[in-house]
Amino acid sequence: SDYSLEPPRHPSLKINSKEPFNAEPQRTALVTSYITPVDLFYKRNHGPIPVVDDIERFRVSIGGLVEKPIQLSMDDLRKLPKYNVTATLQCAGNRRTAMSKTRTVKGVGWDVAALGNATWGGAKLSDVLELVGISKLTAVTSLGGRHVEFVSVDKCKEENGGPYKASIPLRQATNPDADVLLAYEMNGEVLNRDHGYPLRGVVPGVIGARSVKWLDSINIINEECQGFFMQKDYKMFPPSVNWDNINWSTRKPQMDFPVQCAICSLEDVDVAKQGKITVSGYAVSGGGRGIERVDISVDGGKTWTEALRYQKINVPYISDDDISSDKWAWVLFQADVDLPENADIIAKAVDTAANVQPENVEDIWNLRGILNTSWHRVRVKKAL
Ligand code: MTE
Ligand code: MO
Repeated sequence: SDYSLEPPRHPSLKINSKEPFNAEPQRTALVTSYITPVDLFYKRNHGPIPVVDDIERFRVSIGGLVEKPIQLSMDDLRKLPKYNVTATLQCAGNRRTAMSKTRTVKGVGWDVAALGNATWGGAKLSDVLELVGISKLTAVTSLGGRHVEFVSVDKCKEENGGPYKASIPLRQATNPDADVLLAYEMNGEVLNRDHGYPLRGVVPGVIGARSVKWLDSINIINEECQGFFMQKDYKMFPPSVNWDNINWSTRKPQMDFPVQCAICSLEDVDVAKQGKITVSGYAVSGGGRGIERVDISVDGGKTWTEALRYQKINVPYISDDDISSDKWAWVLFQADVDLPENADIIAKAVDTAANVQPENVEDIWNLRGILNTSWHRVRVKKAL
């Protein structure tokens, strides 16, 4: 593998692994803007960043179980209607380090910032699939296609030197309301190399692993993608499963993200003066569910107050009419609390389906350390 052609990165990123490059912003920086700036957006890679230098000759091929496979240039894609979708992308491994404290898990360590909220610009996959004769809202094609596989150009050791890949159900790919994009822009700029230049999939509401970067081809297939990251990784196992008794085929690949939130204005253990402080952070759910409520406790969960939620920085809102859309995007939250001495501050979110985060990480511990969505706790000690 060649790591000599990596792009430059922001010096404030916390590097969790250098090769492949895995890094997240500082907690406090993450919630200073509703739209995460590209250079502060977490970067999650499984190999070196590919170099695509001849953009004129770049083509993404659409094939597999289709009558007439096609190849699309960037110009072809730009000619399709362009959509801007604001969506939070979150790695399934977000908050893994905290899960490791219960029992060791396998995987890159992450604090609470392995996610970001961006405005992705590109063509809708449902429009692109029409070009190969698959109409909107198709669940199965006449040739038996039921899944759409995204194959990248980056090679990774987990795939035995093969490309990173993943799939989503055709039903979701052909549903315009699912907002699955072939994105060529991030926050109004050309997608950069770290985030998938020139073209990536963006699958809103689903764990980051399915939003394949550096797309090379898109295949219509009859069963879900058999790649490593679909079949031997990113599956949720119960706490009783360990590396000796694991049977990967018993579980489905994880798709939608559950409800999540984290406090970002304080570190896990922090010091603060007694009295009023502002606790802030993010809350987001998967599958197109918005956030209904964020609860804050400063007494270890005995009593709770509701935080303000907002999408525009410094404009906290109470009325649900003010929210632009939290279907795919996070909300930030803020609560002014009276801090007792040595407080245990907790945040937990409730989504629009009334799903609540689990209380304890022990109950959702899993050997790959994914989906740590347990109540987020920070301990605040008295400032001297
Ligand atoms: N796509 C390719 N080709 N290679 C990768 O390593 N990582 C996936 C996904 N798509 C990955 C990929 C994972 S696990 C996540 S969480 C997101 O990309 C991260 O996207 P980002 O680096 O743009 O934040
Ligand atoms: Mo991920």
